[in-house]
Amino acid sequence: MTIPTLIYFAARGRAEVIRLALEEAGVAYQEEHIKGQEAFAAMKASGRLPFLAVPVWVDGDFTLAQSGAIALHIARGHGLYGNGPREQAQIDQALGAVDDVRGEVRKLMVAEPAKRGEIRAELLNGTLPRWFGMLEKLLVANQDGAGYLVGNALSIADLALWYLIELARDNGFEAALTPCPKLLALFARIAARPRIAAYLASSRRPALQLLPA
Ligand SMILES: N[C@@H](CCC(=O)N[C@@H](CS)C(=O)NCC(=O)O)C(=O)O
Repeated sequence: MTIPTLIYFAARGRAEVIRLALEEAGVAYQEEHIKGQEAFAAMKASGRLPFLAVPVWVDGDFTLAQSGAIALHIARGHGLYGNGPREQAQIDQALGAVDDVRGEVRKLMVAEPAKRGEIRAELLNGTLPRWFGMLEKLLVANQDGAGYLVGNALSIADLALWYLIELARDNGFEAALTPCPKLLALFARIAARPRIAAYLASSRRPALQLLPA
């Protein structure tokens, strides 16, 4: 049996939630890292990327593109996608919210350098506190925030939220999280899960790449 392959760069980016799910689930997988523009062009020309973009998941004769679809595929197969249609809808809801916040943060990556200070200030003082406040409220609504975002078990939504919180923390936005003790506690609980902790400490984890300052 061949080990499934995650095709991406040696970067966290859009592959990281997938990696966190694979690691938490204990799935054996390998990575194929695209190194440089020439290799990326060759990969596109190879026909292995359905939408000429990565990440792509290859499991034998099964190829799947779109990071969200891959993450959900792994989650469904390994008990990280809730219990029943309502929990799954709530997980989708939380994933949508995390995606909205990521979209806001991504503005920094495409902005002209002169605009970055303004965008950072808006993220730090407006957008992120507002979003983290709403996510804290969502978490508290389930078991007073002592467990997970949805239901009784860790889900792909918690992992996506974990990665978002890490991104905020590592890029100078930690103050936006100060009023959110339950989110911070969830972040710590997830980081301490044995398989996640092992992954975070391993050389499998791509290095942090900071957002533009
Ligand atoms: N919606 C897609 C977007 C994928 C995407 O745009 N990936 C980037 C890398 S992070 C890419 O491969 N872009 C194509 C290019 O740069 O030519 C997903 O979530 O997987």
